[in-house]
Parts: sequence; structure tokens; C-alpha cells
Amino acid sequence: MSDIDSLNSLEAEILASVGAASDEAALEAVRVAALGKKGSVSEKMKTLGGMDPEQRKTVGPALNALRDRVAAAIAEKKTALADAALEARLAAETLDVSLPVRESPLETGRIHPVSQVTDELVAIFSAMGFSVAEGPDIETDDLNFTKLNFPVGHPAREMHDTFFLPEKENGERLLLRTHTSPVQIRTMQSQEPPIRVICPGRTYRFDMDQTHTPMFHQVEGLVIDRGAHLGHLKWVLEEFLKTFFEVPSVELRFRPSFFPFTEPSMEVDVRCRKLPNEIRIGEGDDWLEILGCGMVHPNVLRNCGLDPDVWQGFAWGIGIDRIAMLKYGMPDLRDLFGADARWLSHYGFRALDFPTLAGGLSS
Ligand code: 2NL
Repeated sequence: MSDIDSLNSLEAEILASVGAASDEAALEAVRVAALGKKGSVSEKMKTLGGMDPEQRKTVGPALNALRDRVAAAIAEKKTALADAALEARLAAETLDVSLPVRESPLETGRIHPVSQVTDELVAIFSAMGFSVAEGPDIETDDLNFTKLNFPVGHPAREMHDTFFLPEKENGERLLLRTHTSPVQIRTMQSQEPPIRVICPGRTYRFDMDQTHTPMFHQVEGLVIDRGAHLGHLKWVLEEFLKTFFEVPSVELRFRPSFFPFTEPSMEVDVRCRKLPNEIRIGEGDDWLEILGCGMVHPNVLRNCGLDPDVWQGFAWGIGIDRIAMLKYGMPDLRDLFGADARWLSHYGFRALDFPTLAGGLSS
């Protein structure tokens, strides 16, 4: 084969490999195999030195031209591969800017009415200078009953239909709190008076019918101060009910009652109008029982290390679920804990509409 023929076949071979290279790495391998230090073209260059001048005169320029054409072919193929890679990426990574924005969970989710009403209570009492205290759902017999002046073995304990936990080795029997009063006991034991606190939270009684669920929510309020008296209690309750039900005035009726932890104890009715599907607070000729309250029993103060001759207190307790139903017109208590998303989307509240006094609480 003549020198020129063999160069032609070498070039054809290299150009075929360039054409066949399917990505940049394969192309680089072809380049090294041809133009690299030990490549086929470079090896050919090295043979020029051993040629006679006549031969070198024809082979030299032909080889140079071959090397330039191969280099140009590789450069061109490199650009083509880079373009193809970009095209492929553009095709694979399309972004549909016309897709509608997905609604944020902040918009689709709803705040449960019990949470909303709890937030409203916190807003109202915060504005009156109360703090919020919380405590455990599982309590001791001592904090749930004994400290609250329920004598051991007294039938008043039975009235609470308590859920007890299995007895421990040491004979101690824990329970699910039947009211949030143990939180106030803990507060009186750990803080110096004066005290102004509300304690919202879950409470439990073994009871289930149209108007009772075994778990329900309560908020209790407690004020301990020198000279705290019934007049203060009545004012606090009136302001609270007016603000909560968002009416200009309420009329209250205090009836004597009994709780072991207050003396005197009272039940409070609020004037209302009972319509077929609605109860309007603050007007009409009917009365609705709404909460229980009283002056803290001296035994309870003593049980918490407070001298009843120095410190007086008043307290009240109210069912959150019931006032939520009253305010927002939910007819069945059990729906509150049915975990039905359709019910929640109807009665629930938007996450960013949190209640403030300035914003009108529920609006
Ligand atoms: C009701 C009655 C009431 C209290 C709760 C209380 C707490 C302490 C001391 C004295 Cl630590 N009293 N709480 C007082 C009166 C009534 O709740 O019928 N709630 C739904």
C-alpha cells in the first residue's frame, strides 16, 4: 500500500470513530487514540524523521493536513454532542409555568372550633391580666380531689365518674383529671400570690350520652388576692361573657349551689332567647345555665400553704365545648370529636383568622 493510501485509510478509520462517538467521553478517547502523545497520528509523525527527503516531502504535508482535518472533525463533533446534550436537558426539564399554584395547607386546613374558642378565651382573659397555665392530663388523687377539699371516701368523689389507671406497686392510683382544678392547685403551690390564672384543657369523666363525651374541655379561672370578693368575681364573669358572646350587655343570675372547693358556691345563668334553631345570649326572657363559681374554700387555701385570713380567692369553671356549640350553632356535641373533615371544613376556622379583641374575636 502506498504511503498516501495508508494515510487515507487511517483518516477514514479515525473519522469513522469520531462519527460513532456517542458522548463527550467517547469522543475524548478517540482524540487521545489519534492525536494524543502515543496516538496513531502522532506515531505516524514520528516516522517522518526516518524517511528520505523525497518521501518526507509528500508524506509530511499530507500528514499535517490529515491531522488538521481530524482535529477539525473532533472539534465539530464536540460542539454537536454538547448541543445535543443541552437539547436533551431542555426537553427533560420542562417547567410548565401555566400550572395553577397549589393551595397552601394554611388555606385548606381548618382550626377546630374548640381550639378557636380556647384561643378566644385566652385573648379575653389575657387582656384582663390573666396568665395561662397548663398541667398533665394524668393526675394524682391528691391534686385532683384531696387538695380540693374532697374528703377521702366522700361521695362527692363518686359524682365525678373518674377514670382510674391500674394501681401501682406502691398502692398509688393515678387518674385522668376530672376537671382542670389540679392545675390551679399546682399554681398556688408554686407561685406567690397575687395570682390571676386561667387553666384551659382536656378533662375526663366516665359519661357518654347526647350531652356528654368521656373527654371534654374545661377552662377554670382563679384569682387569689388580698380582699378579693364576690363583686370582683361578678365583674370578671360579666365582662368575659359579654366579650365572648360579642353582645353589648349580658344579665346574670347567681343561684346558690355546692362544690367542695368553694364556699359559697354558685351556679350562673345568663339571660337568653331560645329560638327553634338558635339561642341568643343577652336578650329575651329565658335563662341558660352557663357556669359554676364561688369563693375558694379556706381549706383549699390552707392545703396550698396560703393563710385564709390574709388571702382570699374566687374561681369558676366553664365547659369549652358547650360554649363553643352555643356561640357557633353546632347542634351535636359528639360531632366535635367525630374527626369528620367535612364537618370541620364547615365549622372550622381559617388558620390566619386568629382571635384578637381588636379584631372582634371571631370576625
Ligand atoms: C363547674 C364548676 C368550678 C371551680 C370550678 C376551683 C378551683 C380551685 C379552687 C376553687 Cl383550685 N375552685 N374551681 C370553682 C367553682 C366552680 O366549676 O360547673 N364547671 C363546669
